[in-house]
Order: sequence, then C-alpha cells, then structure tokens
Amino acid sequence: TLAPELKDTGPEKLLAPVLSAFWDEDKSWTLDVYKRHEGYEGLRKALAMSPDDVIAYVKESGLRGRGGAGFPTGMKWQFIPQGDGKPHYLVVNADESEPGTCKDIPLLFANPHSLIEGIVIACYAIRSSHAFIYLRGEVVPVLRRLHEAVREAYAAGLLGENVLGSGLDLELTVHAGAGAYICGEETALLDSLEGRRGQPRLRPPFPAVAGLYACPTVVNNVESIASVPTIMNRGKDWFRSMGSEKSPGFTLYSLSGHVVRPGQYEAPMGITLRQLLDMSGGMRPGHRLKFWTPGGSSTPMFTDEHLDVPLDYEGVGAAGSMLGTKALQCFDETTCVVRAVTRWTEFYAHESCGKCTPCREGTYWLVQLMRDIEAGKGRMSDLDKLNDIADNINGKAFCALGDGAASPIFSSLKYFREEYEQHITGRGCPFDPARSTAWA
Ligand code: L3W
Repeated sequence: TLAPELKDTGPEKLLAPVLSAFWDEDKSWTLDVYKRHEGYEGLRKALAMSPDDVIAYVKESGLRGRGGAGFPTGMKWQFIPQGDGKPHYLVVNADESEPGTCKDIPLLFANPHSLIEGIVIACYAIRSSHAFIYLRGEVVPVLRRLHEAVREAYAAGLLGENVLGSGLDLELTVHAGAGAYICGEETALLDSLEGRRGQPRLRPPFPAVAGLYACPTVVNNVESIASVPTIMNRGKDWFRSMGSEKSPGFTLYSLSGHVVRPGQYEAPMGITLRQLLDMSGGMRPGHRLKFWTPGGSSTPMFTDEHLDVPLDYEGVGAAGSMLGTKALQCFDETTCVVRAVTRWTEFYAHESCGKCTPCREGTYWLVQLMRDIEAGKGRMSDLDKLNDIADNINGKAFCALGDGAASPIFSSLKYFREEYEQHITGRGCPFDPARSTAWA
C-alpha cells in the first residue's frame, strides 16, 4: 500500500514537517509566529465556503482520525444531524496516555494554534458554538500554554462572537482531566467532562448522536483537528499527494526506546519502521531490534521481521496488528519480553475502570500470572491460561481498554513463547537472574 514514489526514497527526503515545521523557532507557540507560517489562512478559506462544503472537502482529503482507530474525520463530522434544534459540541481528546504515545502533548506545547485553528474550522463545519479541549491533567505547563493561546485567539477575534466577521460565535473551554487512562476512551471522557466518574458508556448511541449532555458531539484527537487547517490552506490534492490511497497525508510518529535519536518524526503515512530508524540513527550501536509496537502497547507487537510493513492502516492491519497512535516503541535484544509485557499488563490492571467484569477481573488475573512467570514461579499450563484469559477479555470487555490489555499477551506468546518457557524451566528470568525468586 506504500505510495510508489516512496518505495525507494532515502530517509532525508521522507520527512514532511507540517505540524512540526517550526517547533524549534523562538516562541513557536505564539500567535505571531503561527501567523508567519500560514497561520489562520486555512480558516479564512474555510469561512469562504459553506459548512457542508467544508465537511465534504475534509472527507475528500481522506484524513483519518489520528487517535488510534483511523476513522474518517469528514465522515464523523457528517454524522452530526443538522436542523435538529439541539446544541452541537466539538470535544478534542487531548488525554494522551497510551504507553509510548507522545505526539499530542509536544504538538500542543510547541504549536497550540494549529489546534485552535482546526477547532474553529470544525465548529464552523458542524455548526457548533461551544468546543472543549479535554487535556491530560498532569501536563500543567501545556495547560498554561493552551490557556495563553486561547486568550490570544479571543483577543484577535479568532474565538468569541462573530469570528472574523463570519457570523460564527464560538466559545472554547480548556478542561484538565485528573489523569486516568480510561478518560481517553471517548465516552468515558464525556462522562468525566460532565462531572461524573470517567467510565465508558454503551455505544451505540455514538457521540455523534448522543454525546456531551446527550447532544450530538464530535470527539476528535488533537492531531486530527490540528491537521485540518493545512488541508484547507494547501488543498486536499496536496494532502493526498502523500501517504497511500486509503491512508493519505502526513502524520507524527513517536519513536522511543533503544533508538539513537528518539522523538517525534513527521512523515507521510505508509513509510516503514526501517525508514524511520534510518532517520533516527537506528538502534543503539551494537544492538539489534527485538520487538516493537506499531501504535503503543495496545497494538499487537511486531518483530524485526516486520521492519518493512507500511505504517498505514492497511499495511499494519494486513500484517496482524493495528496502527493505533503510531507510537513506535523499539526494544533491543537486551529486553526481557516477559518483563515488558508484565509491566504493560500492570498498567492496564491499574487503569481498568472496573465497570465490566472481563477487564476488571481479567487484567488482575493476568498480572498475577505474569508476575509469577517473570519471577520463575510459573508453570507450563500458565501459558494456555494466559491465552485463555486474554481471549475472555478480547472483544468481551465494555471498551477497547480490555482489547489493549489482551493484545501484548497474544502477540508475545505468538512470537516469544520460547522465552516464556525459559522463565518457567529455568525458574527465573534469563536476562536478569537477580530479579528471580526461584522457589524450587
Ligand atoms: C458514529 C458509527 N460514529 C464509529 C466513531 C466513534 C469513534 C470513532 C472510532 O478506540 C482505538 C482503540 C485503542 N456512527 C460509528 C461512529 N464511530 N462507528 O468512530 O471508533 P472505534 O470504536 O473504532 O475506536 P475507539 O473507541 O475510538 C480507539 C486504540 O485506538 N489506541 C489508542 C489509544 C490511545 C489512548 C490515549 O492516548 N489516551 O487511549 C491504540 O491502539 O486501543 O482501539 O469516535 O464514535 N456507526
């Protein structure tokens, strides 16, 4: 699915800095600097079109949600019923917390106006007069910066009454969550925003029909909305000239782990981890890639056999994983896969909201088994039990948190069963015997 022109391209030509184009510039987060870089030009173009035409344009651009699921953004906007007499809301999901994912927070820190401009365009399109940014509460410096950017936008007439003389009245509220992974699930986020304990709601109805305060609501990821202004300004054909047919455009990949230069790399959809490693100096000297996640720990892990899988929804999907948030965590041969999966499983058990039994009980049980195996106290029958428990969570939990917890179990057993067995037969971790509490 990789666009033909990308197939033999060298690493240096692959970078496509758009959202990250001026992150290094002095005071990159200010309105002045943003305006020097085509800032709010996309909005001017959008306001010259009808709201329905803006929705159609975003749909034709092929932009897909950057928060994990890859749902077409324009289609989501189109779901909002018109003429229903109810208020419509836009809620931006800035609750970034998927393990390994670190793209929205740096984007908000360095270039908050790209999100604000995207919000104004989206609200004009879906006929909303109130938008919310639900930000992860711990990132206080980002919260301060967002508040400052919103203040600047109000002062410049880009928010508030009659935005740029268009007749659009728009209020933007920045809300800080209290730091729960589950609140990144769109319906738990809405409950939290309404002042309740953040737990997922049954879907359908989807938020587009009954979302915030039971009104039609679009919930979009930060990067999805921040990508809209450039699409409006430079055009959908420009956007479609990058990436692949079904996954067009540019995107932010977060590269972390045992790589020489970790960080955010903005490049077309559909490039490969091999190409990203070339850009980032590769794995640390003297070491080789052992396993990696295409989109955070919720996406089934890959190995060095998958270095050439195109990082788009189709390529990664066909190879047996999910693109997710494009959080590429790379681990070398010094990493114990059992330890890594134990750590992730502890995360899911800790973050499980407790609403549904498969996730609440299943993640707890997985942690007990994983800890035992890691400590050299496991039995061979535990491996089938792990698979069985994960199978009873996967697709049976209330929301995607459960599926996310099951996925590292399935994929690590698929690719590294031998390493689990070594922990059991050797009664301890072959990588770090000091961590084992062999009990024979
Ligand atoms: C109206 C329909 N709307 C679907 C909407 C729906 C949602 C979007 C995608 O999970 C994944 C998850 C994580 N009418 C609709 C409709 N929609 N059908 O489309 O929905 P869905 O169910 O495909 O996915 P989701 O529930 O949004 C997102 C994975 O992303 N992930 C990311 C995790 C990141 C965080 C974080 O950092 N906070 O949690 C990583 O892989 O596991 O599978 O808007 O309403 N008929």
